[in-house]
Amino acid sequence: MAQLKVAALAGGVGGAKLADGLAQILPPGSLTVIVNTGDDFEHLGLRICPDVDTVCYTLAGIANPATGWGRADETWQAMETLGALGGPTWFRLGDRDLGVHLERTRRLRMGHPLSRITRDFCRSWGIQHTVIPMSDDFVPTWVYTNEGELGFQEYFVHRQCHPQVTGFRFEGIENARPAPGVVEALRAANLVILCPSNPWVSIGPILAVPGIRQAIEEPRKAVVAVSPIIGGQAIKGPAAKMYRELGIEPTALAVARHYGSLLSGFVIDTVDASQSGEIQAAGVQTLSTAAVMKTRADRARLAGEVVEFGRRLAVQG
Ligand code: FO1
Repeated sequence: MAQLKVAALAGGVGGAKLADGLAQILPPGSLTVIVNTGDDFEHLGLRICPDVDTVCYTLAGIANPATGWGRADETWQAMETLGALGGPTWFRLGDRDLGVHLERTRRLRMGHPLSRITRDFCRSWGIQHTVIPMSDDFVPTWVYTNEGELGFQEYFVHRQCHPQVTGFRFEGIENARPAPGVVEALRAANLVILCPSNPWVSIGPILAVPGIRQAIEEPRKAVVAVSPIIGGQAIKGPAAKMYRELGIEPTALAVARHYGSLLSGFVIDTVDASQSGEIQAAGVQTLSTAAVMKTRADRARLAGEVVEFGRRLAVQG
């Protein structure tokens, strides 16, 4: 097809890396990144949007390369002062990062929608591609564990994912609406990519926003997921641990089954190539390649392979 239109669903660090790869190879106007906001929470009186910030910082080239989240060249004076006064420092907020949360919170309090704030921040950061939060409604993820229900960041950062997970709740998701531009981008896309983010708490919330899954399932588009599980492990984060605690062996096949009928294609790492047959038996075509992204060049290479794979599937119809 002439002009390929891609919509990519992304969560945290892994999703941001592939989004960066896609942004390196696709012209602005051909790529919309739809970002999970289930990780968002109110902390120190501020609205923190970790996955939106991780995607934007990564696309702007200002992300902390060591952690993947937060800013590069960061300083920690505010956190030091807060800690010295007995405040909570378990969620590390650098001085530059704090400036973003202050301005976002200020504008949210004025009634500006998160999607408009994000668009303006992208402009300020020189990001050419379109980044849209999945919804302008606040739909924080809660994690059911053997120690009770925990807010996502309480589970993920404060408790370092130790509690045993038994389920999730996306608060208010049934009344949430896709942010302006999300359904339009999905409808216009001939390729939808589910980035290698946590299927439970990064991609799951996006698909749970009423209207989003339906827009993806409309005909004449290819839907390709990139497995976040490689060799039974997640590259980063608790995805494999969550599968195990929910009674599912963490494999690429398990992820393909998790996304089910949504998928036309599934990208797995070569270490999992032996699972291709079972995945194809489920009606999903597979691409086996080097799926670990260590460098920015890796991100662009993998993105190129995913786009070519998706283009072939889209042509097949
Ligand atoms: N993750 C951590 O493991 N420890 C932190 O102190 C931390 C702070 C933080 C601040 C801003 C931000 O945007 C992300 C931050 N993250 C931190 C990562 C965050 O918890 C995850 O990136 C997402 O919620 C899941 O991908």
